[in-house]
Amino acid sequence: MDGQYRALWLNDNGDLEVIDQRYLPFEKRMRVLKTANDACEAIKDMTVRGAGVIGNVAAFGVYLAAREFADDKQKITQVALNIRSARPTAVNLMWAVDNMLEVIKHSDDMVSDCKAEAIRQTDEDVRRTQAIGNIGADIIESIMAAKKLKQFHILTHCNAGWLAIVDSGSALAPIYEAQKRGIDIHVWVDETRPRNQGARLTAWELQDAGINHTIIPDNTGGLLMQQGKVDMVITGADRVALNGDAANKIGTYLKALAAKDNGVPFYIALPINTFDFDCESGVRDIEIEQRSEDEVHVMSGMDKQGHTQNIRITPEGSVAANYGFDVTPARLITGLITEKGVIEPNKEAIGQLQ
Ligand code: RI2
Repeated sequence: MDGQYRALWLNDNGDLEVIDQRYLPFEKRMRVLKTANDACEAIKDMTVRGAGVIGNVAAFGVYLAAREFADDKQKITQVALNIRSARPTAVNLMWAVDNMLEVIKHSDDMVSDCKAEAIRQTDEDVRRTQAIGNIGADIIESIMAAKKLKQFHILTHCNAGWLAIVDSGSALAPIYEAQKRGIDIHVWVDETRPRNQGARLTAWELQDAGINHTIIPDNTGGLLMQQGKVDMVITGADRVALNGDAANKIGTYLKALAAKDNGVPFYIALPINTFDFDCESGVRDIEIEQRSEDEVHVMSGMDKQGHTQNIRITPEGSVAANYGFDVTPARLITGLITEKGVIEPNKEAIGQLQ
């Protein structure tokens, strides 16, 4: 992957430009974020999403605040804290803003220092995802060798590709690397209701990269695992606690249970800044975002005329619940693929990364 696979970049005016992910796969529309408030809203309304990219946009949002409010450290700090609370579950957001606040505290030239730090953080993610790709592809090769496989079937949930973390994603990085190595790989793509990040975004990425894939309704994975059609499950993460419990898109936990029951390796891929070392127990302590019930009631798609339409799919008056994430207990996770190697999901191993 290279620069063309970026979900965000600075344009010639110094504004932040992002791919508006709400229109994919039907339309590749860009959105220009000129102010810190634009960045905050883009995170909230999921113009941008994915733990890594949320963190990057937040960091650039603080740079935009520095540009808007010149030397007013107090105001910039207040705006940064507002961005920090835009979404509650992905810890990369808090990590990114906290680093920016540290820069602000010691800076005499906040615009230039904040810009440099936001660029540094984003470039660092590129290196992290490359390492995750290599380590994950090694695992794929070793499972293939052990099972004497000619083709490898991997199941993923939601979107943890380059749209979620630059430049090659977390969960999808090993898949891109496997393709580079000439491995015959096929991806089962969970649709990922209610927002369909799998069906819309992962499928779009894989199609663009020419990777063999099949979109499946969210409830299909268990059957496929029982039938021996899944060699490995891999997902990204939004926050992983010190005890190895991992928060990821709602539905991940059920896949981990099915994987355990069928002896399928279940991996989580994440950069080190997705660990929350202050969180002792993920199941107990990670805050789960609850989003609008409209996301469950209303689906958007393209009609035969090529127009994007929103349609209601539930009875008027029925109530819907929309929990954004669930937490997979560490005991169901085979390993955590990070840029520093495969980490066991327990306090001893994770604590050493601090
Ligand atoms: P990276 C997504 O949430 C999913 O939970 C997905 O696994 C994660 O972000 C990907 O982030 P949402 O932001 O692991 O679409 O790739 O609600 O950083």
